[in-house]
Parts: sequence; C-alpha cells; structure tokens
Amino acid sequence: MPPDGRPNLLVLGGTTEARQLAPILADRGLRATMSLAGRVQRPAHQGLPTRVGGFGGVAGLTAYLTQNRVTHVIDATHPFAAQMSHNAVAACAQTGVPLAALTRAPWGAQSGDDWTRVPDIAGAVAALDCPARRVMLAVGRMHLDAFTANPQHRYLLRLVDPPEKPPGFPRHDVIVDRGPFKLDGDTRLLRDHRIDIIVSKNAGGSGARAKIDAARALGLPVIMIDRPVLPARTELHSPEEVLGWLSHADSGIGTDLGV
Ligand code: 3Y8
Ligand code: NAP
Repeated sequence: MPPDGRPNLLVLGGTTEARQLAPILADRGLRATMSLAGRVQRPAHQGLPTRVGGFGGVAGLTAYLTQNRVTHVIDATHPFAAQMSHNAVAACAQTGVPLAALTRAPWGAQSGDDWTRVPDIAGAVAALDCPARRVMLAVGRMHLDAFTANPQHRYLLRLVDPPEKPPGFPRHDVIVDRGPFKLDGDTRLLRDHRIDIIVSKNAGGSGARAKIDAARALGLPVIMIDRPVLPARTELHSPEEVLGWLSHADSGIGTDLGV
C-alpha cells in the first residue's frame, strides 16, 4: 500500500473497454496508470497517465508492481493478448496484488451468419487453401506473414500503421485505418473491394464487429478465429462491475468510491 494509503491501480489497456473505464476511474479521483505495449506509432489518448512498453516478462511486471506499490491490477487487454494476461495472473499471484480482467464476451453466430470457426491463425491459413478469392484479412499486422502460404488470393489488409515493408502478397490492397469501425463504412469497404470472404478474430466487443455485421448483410462468409485459452481469473464485463470489485477487493477502497 502506498505511504498515503490511497489505492494505486494499474490498467493493462489497448482496448475500447480500457479507454471507456479510464475517465470513470479519473472522475472518482482514483490514482490509476494505463499501460500499453507500444504496438502502434500514435496510440489514442487514453484519459489516464499512460506508460508504454513491455514490462520484461513476469519478473519485470512483478518488479513494477512492487516498486510502484500497485494495489490493484485491471487486465483490460484484448482477448488475443494472451501472453500479457498470463503474465498478469502470474505476477499478481507472486505479489498478492488483487487482479481482475475487464473483458467482453465472444461474438456468437446469428441467423444469416456464414461462419467457419477455426481454432487459431494456422487454422485460418488452412481454411484459405482454396481457389483464388478476394479476402479481407482483418487481423492486423502481427500475423500477416502466416497468410503468405496462400498467394493465390487477392488480400485487402487493414492496418493501424502504414506497413514498414511491402506485405508479402503478390496481389493486395492496404487500408490504413484504426477502429472503432462503423457498419456503413465497413459495408462500403467490402463492396468497393468486391470482397468475397473475411478473416476475423473473435475479438468480441463493439470496436471490431462492424465487418461481421456487414458480412451478414452482404451474405459473405467469415473465417472466425476462436480466442486463445486464457488463465482462470476474476472476469468483469463493465466499468460498473470494476467499481464494485474495487470496493470489495480487500483494500478499503470503498471509502474512496463513496460506496
Ligand atoms: C496499441 C491502441 C479504443 C480502442 C480501439 C478493440 C477495438 C478498435 C478493432 C479490423 C480489426 C485488430 C487490431 C483492432 C481493433 C479496437 C481498439 C481495436 C483490430 C489499437 C491500439 C493498439 C492496437 C494494437 C493492434 C494490434 C492489432 C489489433 C488492429 C490505440 C488501435 C486487428 C485486432 O500494427 C500493429 O502491430 C497492430 C497490432 C495488436 C492485432 C495484430 O495482430 O496486428 N490491435 N490497436 C495497443 C498497445 O500498444 O498496447 O491506439 O487505441 C486499439 C484498438 N484496436 O480506443 O477504442 O477494443 O478491440 N485492433 C482484432 O480485433 O482482430 C482491427 O480491422 O477489422
Ligand atoms: P501479447 O502477445 O499478449 O503480449 C506480448 C508482450 O507484449 C507481453 O508479454 C508484454 O511484454 C507486452 N504487452 C502486451 N500488452 C501490454 C500492455 N497493455 N502493457 C504493457 N506491455 C504489454 O499482446 P498483443 O496481442 O501483442 O497485444 C498488445 C497490445 O495490443 C495490448 O495492449 C492489447 O490489449 C492490444 N490489442 C491487441 C489485439 C490483438 O489482436 N492481439 C487487438 C487489439 C488491441 P513484456 O513481457 O515485456 O511485459
């Protein structure tokens, strides 16, 4: 506990939910730091004091928690940020710092959806071992190389930053854009590029789902990548649940929240 006895929260961010939580914590005068990995050139303003960059594995995170007298960790990272989530569970177990995840439920297929579910990126690559198609590859930058195994397709790549090197696809188009995305924009994008199949992570939440709703409306198939397995931890699904957890997470924080 910090010398002044006030809570000191660490929010592992990089998602819409983290950015929505930030002002709610700030408005209650709770001391909190947002943490980003530093994946993109110009991260959006997060609404909290923000640190950027890895911690240096479990040991680095453990040291950070101890040296900064962190009283609570909220893991609001993306469901595919599995390594960060595993490290958070391990470091909080070692230090005894209370941990809760702020996450979102996976998307479920609705009437009119044409999904092929695959377990991981490799499964999505295998599902594209088929005659040439026009593929929207909406999985970001980090796993693009895996898809060069199927050069027969024309790919539409949506990236947060301009690619540092030409993507390894003979035929491709690049869209530099960041979410949250909107239905009309993604519908127009799929139409303009005459996309006939979409590859997506099952991110859940609202920021990435426009392409899924657009695919349904246009009758397009989706290769849907299931989430990696995450460690057992307390899982919350709204900022209100986070405030409730904080007020009961054995920290006397309730007085700070006026609850
Ligand atoms: C650096 C920080 C907010 C948060 C916005 C969410 C929604 C919009 C949709 C598509 C899918 C994708 C990608 C995506 C979305 C939100 C959220 C989300 C998907 C920023 C951000 C950071 C990142 C990192 C980036 C990854 C990439 C993944 C693009 C900020 C904008 C594809 C995930 O170039 C790279 O290295 C990009 C890396 C990890 C996945 C990948 O493998 O490439 N996100 N995205 C975070 C950090 O440094 O810690 O600037 O806001 C955040 C957001 N991107 O403010 O509302 O909550 O999911 N992010 C996926 O879902 O498949 C785009 O194009 O349809
Ligand atoms: P990851 O594979 O789980 O993590 C790899 C390493 O990156 C971690 O071990 C850690 O490095 C560092 N890291 C990850 N998230 C961090 C954070 N919030 N703060 C500080 N360091 C972090 O993570 P990822 O999938 O690359 O995701 C990176 C970031 O992008 C996260 O903030 C995540 O929320 C966001 N994001 C990811 C996706 C996605 O599709 N993966 C989508 C949207 C947003 P050390 O081991 O050195 O500590």
